[in-house]
Formats: sequence, C-alpha cells, structure tokens
Amino acid sequence: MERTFVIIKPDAVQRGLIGEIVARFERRGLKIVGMKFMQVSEELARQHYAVHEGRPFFNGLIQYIISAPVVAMVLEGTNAIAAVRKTLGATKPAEAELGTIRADFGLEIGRNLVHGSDGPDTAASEIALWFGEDLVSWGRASDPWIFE
Ligand code: DAT
Ligand code: MG
Repeated sequence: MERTFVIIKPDAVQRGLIGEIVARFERRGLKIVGMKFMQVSEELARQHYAVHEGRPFFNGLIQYIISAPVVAMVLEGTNAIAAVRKTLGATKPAEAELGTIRADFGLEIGRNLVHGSDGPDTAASEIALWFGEDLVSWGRASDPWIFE
C-alpha cells in the first residue's frame, strides 16, 4: 500500500471543481487518509516548489498557488503515486490524455488544476511537509472489494 500527496489548486477551487476531482479519486478506489482546506503561505509554497527555484516560471507558480485556498490531500492505495499521476494527466493540459483531470478541465500549464507527487521520495517529503503525522489510518468497508 502506497501513499501520495495531492493538491486541488486555486483554479480548481475557484471553479467549483473540488467535488468533481475528489470523486474521481474516490471512484478509482483511492482512500483518503488526509484532507484539509487551507490558504497556502508563501513560505510553504516556496518549500513545496523548491526544486523549481530559479526557473522562469517560479514566481508565477508561487503567486498562483497562494492566490486562493487549496485542498491538500493524502491518498492511499495500490501504486497510488502512479495511479494519481495517470488520473491527473500530463503537466501541460493541451497534451494530457482525454479523460484525465487536466485534459477534461484545463488548457494551460499555469492553470493545471491539480498537483500529485511524482515518486516515492517526493511523496514522503511532501506528506511530511504538508501533514506531518496528522493522517488517519482507517479500515474502509470497501477495502476488500478494491484491494486484493
Ligand atoms: P507536475 O505538476 O506535472 O508534476 P512539474 O513538477 O514539472 O509538473 O512542475 C510543477 C508545476 O510548475 C506544474 O504543474 C506547472 C508549473 N510548470 C512546470 N513547467 C512549467 C513551464 N515550463 N512553464 C510554466 N509553468 C510550468
Ligand atoms: Mg511535479
């Protein structure tokens, strides 16, 4: 069982897409073990996106993620990291596969609606950064019908 970190970004929140996006993760079988509605501080944004510091889009990226509230989530499931990335679609919505969140709701890279950790190391560090130990391990009634 793997855990991954997701952000429903400000554009998705402003567009009333929280429910739509959460529903896609739920129906895929991913289990919510952490979830909070929050305003991101510039300090947290800079830590989260530290890998992109110095790139031309960095300041715009920070301003975007702190511009309005987000929903931060931790999702658990078999191969959760890859499953979430597939569910999000490619970074550039114009290149994302139809049926993915970014293709179905987006057009531009700077308004791509969602974040998902890109590997085990980033998942671990992002979960620690955003949630610390504040996660809920729980038995879901449908678990045996989703996890073999
Ligand atoms: P992803 O969000 O798919 O993991 P990433 O980690 O490479 O993509 O980049 C983080 C975010 O930064 C991405 O969601 C949108 C923005 N971004 C990345 N590359 C960009 C670029 N060339 N121009 C503008 N924004 C970019
Ligand atoms: Mg990334």
